[in-house]
Amino acid sequence: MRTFLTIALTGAALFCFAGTASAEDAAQGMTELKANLVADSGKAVGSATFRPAEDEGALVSIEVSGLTPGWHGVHMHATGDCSDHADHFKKAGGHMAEGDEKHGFLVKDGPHEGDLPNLWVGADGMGKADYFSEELDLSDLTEGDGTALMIHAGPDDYKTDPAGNSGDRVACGVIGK
Ligand SMILES: [Cu+2]
Repeated sequence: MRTFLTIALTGAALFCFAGTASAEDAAQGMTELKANLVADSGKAVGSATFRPAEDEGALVSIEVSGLTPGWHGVHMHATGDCSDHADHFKKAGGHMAEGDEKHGFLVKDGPHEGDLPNLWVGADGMGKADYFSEELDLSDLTEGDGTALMIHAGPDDYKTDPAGNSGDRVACGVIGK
């Protein structure tokens, strides 16, 4: 009887420990972030979610509709302000970068922390993509002025500074909780 009681108590203690560990993860800001995307017309065109990896990096998932078919550059820009849609989202600033990095996956000293691969939009105007970035730390996205997810009119060539020659900014979403 005494042996059985000891085992039961040990089981309870292990359960409590597991509960504490997951509460700590939540306290470290390991929560999902979201961006609701607005087109340069002012219309809602989809969303993006940002999920933290257990160790380093984050998974970014995008779903859009009503965009021009073809490839589109996708980046995180340095300021979380998408209020000037008629002015092609100038307020969102340049790309999110940690230091003197250059734009693009294919250049020396690249990429910017905010660089992501191009998004394919089909003939129906719909696009979906999942990206994993080891460079990305979700806690950087909501710091200070925040960050914006930006979709450009054309494809990113992954080498031309500062935005891969990807043309106008056509959809923007402030990244937040
Ligand atoms: Cu950009």
